[in-house]
Amino acid sequence: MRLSRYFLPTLRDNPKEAEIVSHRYMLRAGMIQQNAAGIYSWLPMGFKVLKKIEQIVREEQDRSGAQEILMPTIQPADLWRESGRYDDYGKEMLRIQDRAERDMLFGPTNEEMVTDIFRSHVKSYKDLPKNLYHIQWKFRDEVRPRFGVMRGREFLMKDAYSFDLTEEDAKIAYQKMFLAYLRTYKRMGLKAIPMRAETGPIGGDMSHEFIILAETGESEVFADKKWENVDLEAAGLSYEDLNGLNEYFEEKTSIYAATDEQHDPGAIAEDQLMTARGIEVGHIFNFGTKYSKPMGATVQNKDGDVVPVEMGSYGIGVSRLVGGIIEASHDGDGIIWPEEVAPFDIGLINLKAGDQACDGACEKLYADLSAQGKDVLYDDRDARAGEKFANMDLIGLPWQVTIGPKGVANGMAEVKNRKTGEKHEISIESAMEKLAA
Ligand code: 5CA
Repeated sequence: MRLSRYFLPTLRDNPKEAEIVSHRYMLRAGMIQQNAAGIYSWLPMGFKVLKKIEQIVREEQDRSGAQEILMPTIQPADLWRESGRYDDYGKEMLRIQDRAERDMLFGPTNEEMVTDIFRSHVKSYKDLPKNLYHIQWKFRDEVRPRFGVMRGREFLMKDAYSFDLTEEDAKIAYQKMFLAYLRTYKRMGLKAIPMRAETGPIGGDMSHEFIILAETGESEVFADKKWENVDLEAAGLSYEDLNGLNEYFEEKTSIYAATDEQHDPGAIAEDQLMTARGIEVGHIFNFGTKYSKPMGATVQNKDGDVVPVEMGSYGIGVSRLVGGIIEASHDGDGIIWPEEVAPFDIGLINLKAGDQACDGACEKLYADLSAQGKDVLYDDRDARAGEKFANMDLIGLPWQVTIGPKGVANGMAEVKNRKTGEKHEISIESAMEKLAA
């Protein structure tokens, strides 16, 4: 992509309304635009990152055996009357009437709807287990939408729902999601700590929040200092290996970590405890028959008895993750994207657009890197060097390569790693080799 043609409305100054760094950088890097409180448009570069995060979430859900569906954003109120949540949910739910004055709502979550889909088709234990998920926009009329996409009113969530015959099977489903979540965050360059959590309006008896540590986090969290060194890697662990899965789950959940509401000061020695702030990027629940019972989602078991199905639900804040990743990975100059979610792999800076030698070398490198499958943002604009460097640092692509009139005469370019700040003056061919690897 040539920057001269790209819709990247960057801002030089800090927008006044942005209180935290991710919000500030997302606005400054031209990733989003607010249309109303807590409601955003995603501009090309922001949308690209959102899609990359969504794709990682999707791949790890699929790998765990969950199946993707797509449910609508608008739901009939009657489903929520069946579960009893229509009145409970309060003002956070956006209620709408259609032209026939039927009560509808913009979905804040989908337990009721997915239970309705399930009960229409599944009648026997032989069709279990099942795990259905979708990635869809949600609406919650939050009292205080703030921090940009971190606490929006409209936000993108991945929500999965598991259906099992027995409590033991439901626990296996829960453990599979637990592993899938830790793999998902790890791929994004994040360390998310699973913490015992409250179940709130979703209900149930077992629940974990996945929290990334960041100074600007909304919740206070308490964790064993051991977490600083815990390796969440579970390479090679198969979703079919139920013993391995259980061991992994027991091991990770035995290291103390709790949110504010769940913290028990007596549970851990003072000098072993780390207090921090965190961002909740996922939340999983096991809630048994809370929805299946009132909504009549039943199956026949082996003995021919008709029993309500055991359920769980599993959410990931896909749009929140864009902000969360920036909170976890930035410096004073801008964003530092982890490679897996970076909007482009490489930023190519032409220090003297219009100069024949610079243009020629840049065009060739741009074409060659692109041919190698690299996604390059080429700053071909006629602008000052300082502005170009600052802009590239702000948008935070993992690699920068700069070609200027002095170096090009000797066939040289400068390659910079955004994360480490390391710069090397090397030949354009070596730059090509290094960056195409
Ligand atoms: N039905 C369950 C699981 S599917 C559920 O809705 N859980 S939740 O309420 O905890 O939301 C799941 C995730 O969505 C949260 O962990 C958080 O990362 C994200 N999320 C929740 N509210 C917002 C919001 N207002 N803005 C951005 N992300 C949010």
